Amino acid sequence: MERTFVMIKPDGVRKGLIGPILTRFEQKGFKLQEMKLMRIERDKAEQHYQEHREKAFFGELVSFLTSGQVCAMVWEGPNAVAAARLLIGHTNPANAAPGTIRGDFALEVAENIIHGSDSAESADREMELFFGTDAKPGIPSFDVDELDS
Ligand code: DAT
Ligand code: MG
Repeated sequence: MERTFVMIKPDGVRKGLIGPILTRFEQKGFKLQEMKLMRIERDKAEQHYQEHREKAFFGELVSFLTSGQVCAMVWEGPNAVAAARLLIGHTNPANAAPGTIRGDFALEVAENIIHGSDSAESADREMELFFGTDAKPGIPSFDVDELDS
């Protein structure tokens, strides 16, 4: 089993696509491990997209990511990283096949609805950035002792 980090970007949240996107991942057979609706600070957005720091579109990308709520998720399944990228579709929605999330819900590269990790190493780094130790398998997200008090 593998885990991957997926994030619905502010345009996806604004368009009301959390439900349809969750449905696609669930129908495909992925198991949802973590999910958090949140606003992210500029610093976290810059860290998330650190490999694009030198690109001309970096400033625009970070501004866009911090422009509204995002829905951060961890999904598990066999070959989850590659399988999620297939479901998501090509980076540029103009080249994304119909049936993929970007192919069906987006038109422009700057607002392409959703992020998915591009490798197992990126997935580990991104899960740590967004969920910290919560995303590590086998660590419960609450303390069972709290239920008694
Ligand atoms: P992906 O999100 O498919 O992994 P990426 O890592 O190459 O694609 O780029 C990260 C994001 O940056 C992408 O989802 C949208 C934005 N982006 C990429 N190329 C762009 C461009 N030429 N102009 C504007 N935004 C771009
Ligand atoms: Mg990428």
